[in-house]
Amino acid sequence: MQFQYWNAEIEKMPRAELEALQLKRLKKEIEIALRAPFYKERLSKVGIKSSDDIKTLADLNKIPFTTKDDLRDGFPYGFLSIPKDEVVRLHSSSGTTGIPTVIYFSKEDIKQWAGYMARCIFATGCTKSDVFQNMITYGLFTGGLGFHQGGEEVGMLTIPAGAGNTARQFKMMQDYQTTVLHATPSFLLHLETKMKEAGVPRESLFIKKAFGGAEPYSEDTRKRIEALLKVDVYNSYGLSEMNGPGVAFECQCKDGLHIWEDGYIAEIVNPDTLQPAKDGETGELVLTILCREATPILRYRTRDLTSFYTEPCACGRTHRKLKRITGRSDDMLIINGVNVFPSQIEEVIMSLKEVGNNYLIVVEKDGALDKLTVKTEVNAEIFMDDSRHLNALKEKIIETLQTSISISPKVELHESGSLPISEGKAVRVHDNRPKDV
Ligand code: DLL
Repeated sequence: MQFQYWNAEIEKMPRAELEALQLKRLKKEIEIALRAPFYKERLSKVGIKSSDDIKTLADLNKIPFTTKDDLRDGFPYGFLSIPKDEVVRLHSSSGTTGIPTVIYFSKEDIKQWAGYMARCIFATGCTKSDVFQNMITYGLFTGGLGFHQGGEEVGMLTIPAGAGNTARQFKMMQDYQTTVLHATPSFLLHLETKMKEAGVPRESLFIKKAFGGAEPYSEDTRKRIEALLKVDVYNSYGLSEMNGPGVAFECQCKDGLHIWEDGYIAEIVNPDTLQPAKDGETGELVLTILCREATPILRYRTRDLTSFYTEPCACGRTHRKLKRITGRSDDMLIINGVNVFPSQIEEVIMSLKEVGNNYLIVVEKDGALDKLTVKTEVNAEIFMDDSRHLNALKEKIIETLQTSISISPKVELHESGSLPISEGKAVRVHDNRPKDV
């Protein structure tokens, strides 16, 4: 395979040099943080008064973790470390579930972010000859503008298509001969269903690659999208607190996501003890941003569960790779005492070829007990078929879930395209249990 690098010097930098660069940038970021009201107080409490108090990367340990609640407590300007008139943009969470978390950017921050995004996109083999249709929400959500800037930086013709409206998306793909797509994995799956419905022949499209991220998905889901749309799918990871997308991305090897260690210090900790996880062990990802001057964030608890690859990557990049995110330490469902991650259910159902492209997990109270229902679409041919086949499929799903996660849910089979689909991130879990029980 022919690999290409956006910034070969950085991407293939020997580990010792990379760590020296991290330390230099960490010290600079500490100076920046000491200008933000929140960190001025937080760091002085642990005796960090200047970057001189950080002598090695191991000194990162002296810094307390930052949480989402801290960011909310600091709303609106507690984390701002430059004068307001040097801020050129903000992105924030929607705030529908409480106080939003907001991140400010200087002109230089935007430039840095675009550079990391370009690095990600280029690592998948895209070039300036590609036509890039960005089918994700623009606005306060970072997915739209983040990828948009990256696409332009690479020099691709970048179409700000936004999310939803599949008919228009297909028309644009045909009119502009789109070669690269970006969407949530659930939207990419939905696209195939709609393509069939709309009678759009695959041969009328030029698509070769798709970036899928912003929500967890299994390896089987990736394979399914690849087979249905006949494209290579690359996993893309990021979070608004760390700019947005562009934190970690798969290269052409499509086996794990390189985290750009010149821009982020990544730690993986045991979510209960908060002690470092052993090499290769799964734990919660903790990130420190090294490349932002307006909103420093140190040792942020992402809640995302993953592990580091221990083997080097064939592409020659020295930046470590993360395994696919399997879920969040806080999206775990406890069903009658059994811990279940929605991603485990997805893994089971997406591995069955009879199952369609959309599903929903519903949890309710049934008296004192929890009741789990898995609603899943099935392929049209099976749905029309003899009811014995449908019953056999139901049994198969129940049995497989029982074997893999020790839970026997109620299973409902629905016609292809009939379960709700959201424009942004998929909402797969409806937990209808009373909150205070
Ligand atoms: O979702 C940023 C983004 C946009 C990433 C577009 C990739 C593509 P937030 O809305 O702040 O930011 O949500 C961040 O989404 O902590 C994860 O729990 C989840 N997430 C993001 N990417 C992945 C992925 C954007 N590839 C939260 N796999 C993160 C699993 C993901 N989960």
